[in-house]
Amino acid sequence: MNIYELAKAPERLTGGHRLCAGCGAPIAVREILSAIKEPVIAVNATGCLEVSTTVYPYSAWKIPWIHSAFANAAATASGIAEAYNVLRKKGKINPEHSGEIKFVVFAGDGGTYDIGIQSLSGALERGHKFLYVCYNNEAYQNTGNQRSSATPTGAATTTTPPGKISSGKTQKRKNLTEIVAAHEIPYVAQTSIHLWADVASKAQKAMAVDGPSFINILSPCQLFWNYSPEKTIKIARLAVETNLWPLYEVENGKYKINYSPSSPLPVIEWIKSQGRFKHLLAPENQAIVQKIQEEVDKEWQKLKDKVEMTNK
Ligand SMILES: Cc1ncc(C[n+]2csc(CCOP(=O)(O)OP(=O)(O)O)c2C)c(N)n1
Repeated sequence: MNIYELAKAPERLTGGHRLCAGCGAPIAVREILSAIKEPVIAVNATGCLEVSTTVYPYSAWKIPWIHSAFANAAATASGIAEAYNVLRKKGKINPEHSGEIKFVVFAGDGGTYDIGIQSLSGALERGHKFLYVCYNNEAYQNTGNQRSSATPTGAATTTTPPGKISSGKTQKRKNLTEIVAAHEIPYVAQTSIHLWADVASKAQKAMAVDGPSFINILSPCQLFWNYSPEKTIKIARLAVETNLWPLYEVENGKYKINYSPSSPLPVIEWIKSQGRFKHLLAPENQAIVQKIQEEVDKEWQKLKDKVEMTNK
């Protein structure tokens, strides 16, 4: 798919919503939905995206859309996908007329990594045919920036405030993409909003499989990552250029890295770019930065090993 084709696709999430200028989430949604040719029904868990695109009595969605509670977005999608199968079997929906309808969940990292993980895991194991997209802004942003299990080490949030006692979040972030991959579903991918072609190709691959698929898309939050709104795309790129957010996919168990920086930037470049890490620049926190770098290098190596192992 080329960018001209993508630009011509009908807008399924219009402007005029209330998300912040520079928010990564609507970019993620538009990139994914414009790459899907078929009719789509979206399920949206509670979070910034849901709250800001559906301020009563308005909606920015030009496709059928359902709000779901935090805990059950994947269960809602499972139900819709199976209802569709039943209606097809009964001859009440004819895909030759309507086109095959696709189902996509959009949920934040709080709704995916933490509160919705049981429903996600259940739906993946049952094998319903839908795409689950986690727009990952690395914290509970809609409620004012509380840490989630996707929040990276060292980040300041309201529940991991840096100060005398701590230097931001002490724990590692959870590797949800790998947890999903362990369900051995047909398609799992990590992507980032700055590379529309990567996002579009992954959305299309996810649509083509006969079963569940999952995309974890890094969606920077200018407000609480604390950088100016025009830098969103640069910040997303920096996560990939530092190897903090590798772009990869797992297709029927085979790992593939979609982009390898020829000389990865040191993580300090990422840390320097956002106010949420400001305290890490203090000399007494150098060891934390060093630890983050070591962790990134270790994870990157692990990923390369998986590519080798699964493609033998
Ligand atoms: C079960 C439950 N717990 C807490 C809340 C309050 N709440 C609403 S939105 C939100 C944050 C959502 O975070 P995330 O899923 O990461 O999406 P984001 O807002 O960052 O886009 C929270 C905690 C809720 N609605 N339901």
